[in-house]
Amino acid sequence: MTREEYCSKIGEAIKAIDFPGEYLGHVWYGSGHINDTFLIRFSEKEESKKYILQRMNHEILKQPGQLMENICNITSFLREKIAKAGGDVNRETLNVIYTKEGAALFRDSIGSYWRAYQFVEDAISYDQVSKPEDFYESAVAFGHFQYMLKDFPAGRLYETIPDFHNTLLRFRVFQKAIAGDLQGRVSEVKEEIDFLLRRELSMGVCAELRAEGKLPLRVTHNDTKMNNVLIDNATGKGICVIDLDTVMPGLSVFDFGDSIRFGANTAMEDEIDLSKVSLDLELFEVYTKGFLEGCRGSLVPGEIEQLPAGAVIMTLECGMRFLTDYLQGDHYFRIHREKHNLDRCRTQLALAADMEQKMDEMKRIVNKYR
Ligand code: ADP
Ligand code: GN1
Ligand code: MG
Repeated sequence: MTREEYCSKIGEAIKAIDFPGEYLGHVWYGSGHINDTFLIRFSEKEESKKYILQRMNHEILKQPGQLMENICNITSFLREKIAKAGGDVNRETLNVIYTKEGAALFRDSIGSYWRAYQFVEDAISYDQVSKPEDFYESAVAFGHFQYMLKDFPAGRLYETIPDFHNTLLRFRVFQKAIAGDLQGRVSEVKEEIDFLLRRELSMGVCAELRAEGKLPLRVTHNDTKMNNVLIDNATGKGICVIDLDTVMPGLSVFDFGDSIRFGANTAMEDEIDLSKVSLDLELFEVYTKGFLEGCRGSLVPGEIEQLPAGAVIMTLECGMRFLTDYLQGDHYFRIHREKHNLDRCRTQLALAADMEQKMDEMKRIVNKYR
């Protein structure tokens, strides 16, 4: 089914969800690779009010019910903390809009799952860093998010995508994709394959430290792209961490690393001109400072030490995931052009190579803020 076909029953979702007021219209929204997001408008007391309506990708998020239970639990836990700190619970976390029957999600007549959130007004999410201040604010927000969840009972969380950042397992899946060569694309990407195969050992470093008890398991976000933080238009502060589908037990260094992978790259994730790709050390520094401030001293020395490794591993892992998807026929990440996933893979590998060159500088910067 195409994306349009999957979303064809949006009218059923609009009717089923308990949006107050009168429906005015909806448009496609956002630039995520997984879910289908819509901005939807209702009129209420002569005012136009916005909401976010999403069709969840249930081929990837296989247990939408469990996932929404996670999100309801997390957001109500956060709401309590935000209220205690005197914050605005309507803007500083996601707020689910329930169906008229009181459920957090709706299943339409063709089996697609929908959910809705209050729209956080007067805030914006960025797909690329244009001001270092915004990147800094996203770092504080992600660090603080993890800090707030440090006493969340992790046992109450379902693992929404099992082994999400199990890089070595992803390596095995990658090897299988090469062996299967379903699309006959292997011969075209030998260089990229070799680059990744040579790095098996470095991909497992943090998992090994975790197994030895040197890195603690925490409740982490696991998808810390800069566009998953809303920045307040008036204050410039990172006010709300969104996209909570992958909040699960994980490693803090991977939350840090995934943000660096996305935001401290001098090029976009799908840039074709690889000469534009590099790690911006100033942005790396800005993010390190903000993230550690947001974590408020909650990271142990072993975690701080592994932040640069976390950045390299997340970049390699993401490059490997894009390439695996390319080899298997582009079923996971939404593509907008031919070879899109290959282009994305190439930026990640170029970025990882640059990070390897800059490892000493990254370590020096991290030491400055520990
Ligand atoms: P995806 O998983 O596809 O990345 P997201 O949940 O991140 O989906 O939503 C896509 C985009 O929609 C975000 O980057 C953000 O711009 C916008 N968005 C999502 N939720 C809200 C919200 N509650 N208020 C305002 N904007 C939102
Ligand atoms: C996906 O949904 P989105 O676009 O925020 C992916 C991340 C990848 C990212 C790469 C659930 O994130 O893991 O790092 O694309 N999310 C999922 O851009 O797989
Ligand atoms: Mg997102």
